[in-house]
Amino acid sequence: MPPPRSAARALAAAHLVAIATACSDPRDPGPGGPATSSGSAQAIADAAPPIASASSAPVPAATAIAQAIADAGDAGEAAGDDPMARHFEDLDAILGLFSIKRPPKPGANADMFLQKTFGYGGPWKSNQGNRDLSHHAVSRARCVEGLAGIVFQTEDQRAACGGLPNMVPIYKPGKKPKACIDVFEFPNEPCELPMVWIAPTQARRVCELQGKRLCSQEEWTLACRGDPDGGADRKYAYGDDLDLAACNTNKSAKGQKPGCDDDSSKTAWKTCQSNTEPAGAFPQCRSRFGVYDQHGNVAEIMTRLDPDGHTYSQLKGSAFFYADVARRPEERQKEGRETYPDHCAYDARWHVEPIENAWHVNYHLGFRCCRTVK
Ligand SMILES: [Ca+2]
Repeated sequence: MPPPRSAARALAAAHLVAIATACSDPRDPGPGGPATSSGSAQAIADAAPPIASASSAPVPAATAIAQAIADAGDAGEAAGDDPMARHFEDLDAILGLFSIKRPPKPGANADMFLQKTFGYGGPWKSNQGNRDLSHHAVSRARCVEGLAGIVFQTEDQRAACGGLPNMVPIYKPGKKPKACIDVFEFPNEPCELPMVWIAPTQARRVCELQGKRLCSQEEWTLACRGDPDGGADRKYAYGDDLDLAACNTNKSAKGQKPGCDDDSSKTAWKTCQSNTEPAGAFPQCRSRFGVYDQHGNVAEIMTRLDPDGHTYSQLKGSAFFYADVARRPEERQKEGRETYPDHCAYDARWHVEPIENAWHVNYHLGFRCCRTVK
């Protein structure tokens, strides 16, 4: 995720979708990443259902949640072990990755919004990236295997988070939690590929339709560096030393052919690979609060409240190609190379736009939702 070059954008009047200049990084991942399966994609109809959903289903015990993961793993194996199998082009399959609060608020026009916001075929719809270009190395089954035995959310945590699954409360030492945060990048499902090509204004509304909101950058930072047991802050979610192998940050774009052309969102869609991995595919990439993939995979849309009283879009975390632009916090910027640190508290200043009119989209940019503890 580089500093911005331009952010021209346009709105299709009849459609609340972004057709934004991509401002993408041309150093997107290339063949340096792990090999992709050569197996054919599974039919969407054969794909396993989401492991969990934000429905009003009975609250499962932590062990039941773990069992659900195990069951999903079995389903994944049955559907084949193809890392591309859960990269969807079908709108219903994409919408099937998450649920919204039913009934939505009166006047929310939720279904029309979702139909127009998500889909496949170009950068004006939110999806998992251009499937023809993207490479994923970890299958859902392998991801599930890596997370075996991990409890994403205890019953107490679920109760504190309004009964919503895959959220954990976050708090400063000695303080009560003020917010819960999604354990995974949106759609907040373990071992599903994250969504990209969504604008902050749209992401905010999607969170709201789930009974949540976008996280603030302070909440994201706390979830990343904080310790629920009151220990000292860490630089990174996984520790104090930069480790490009701990998260999906090590997919260099060097040598990639054809290269990523990010002059516009259209060219970025046609040339840039969304080389994400399923959420949680890197078990080490977990903060002490239990939040995955804050470094790498997709950069994440947050909000920031500035002294002027306005709320702006704020991007947090790096993406899968971070290896090409990585530096440690104590290192000085090297001349001629756009490098930047990726520690929890890093305050990126690109694409800071008023949240109600923030339309920047990108092939490596997703989001994560939070919820105020009531
Ligand atoms: Ca991330």
